[in-house]
Amino acid sequence: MNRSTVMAAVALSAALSAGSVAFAQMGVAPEVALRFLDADKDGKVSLNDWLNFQVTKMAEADLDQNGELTYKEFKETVQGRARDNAEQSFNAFNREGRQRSLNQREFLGYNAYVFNNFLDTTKDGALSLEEYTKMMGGLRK
Ligand SMILES: [Ca+2]
Ligand SMILES: [Ca+2]
Ligand SMILES: [Ca+2]
Repeated sequence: MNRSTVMAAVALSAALSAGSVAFAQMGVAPEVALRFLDADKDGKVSLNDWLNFQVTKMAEADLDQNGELTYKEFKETVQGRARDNAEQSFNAFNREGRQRSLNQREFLGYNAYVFNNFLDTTKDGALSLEEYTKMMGGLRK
């Protein structure tokens, strides 16, 4: 790898650990971010690719690494407008066990809901470049 490839890789892994908002802040081109999110490399960012990314995000946010997110931990995973509704989202998706934390299935349930209802506005099952750009616009409010 040459130096610029290395730097791009470093920027991407930093962006990943900080969540998607960092893609925008670090100036990662949308095309690059989408290619990165496309875990199975089929050229589309599907719901599965998106949830793959969220699994990584959950691991980062789960500070005590108990496999569940408290409200405080969960809040760190949502950005922009979604953060205004973080508490309602947390309560709505906290269905199993009713402890004050979300397990991975609940967390992915929330993120699937966000993907299907807010991100994939064309409802074709994939996050397009346009949809991704719109999402980033929503984050920068
Ligand atoms: Ca894919
Ligand atoms: Ca935890
Ligand atoms: Ca779409």
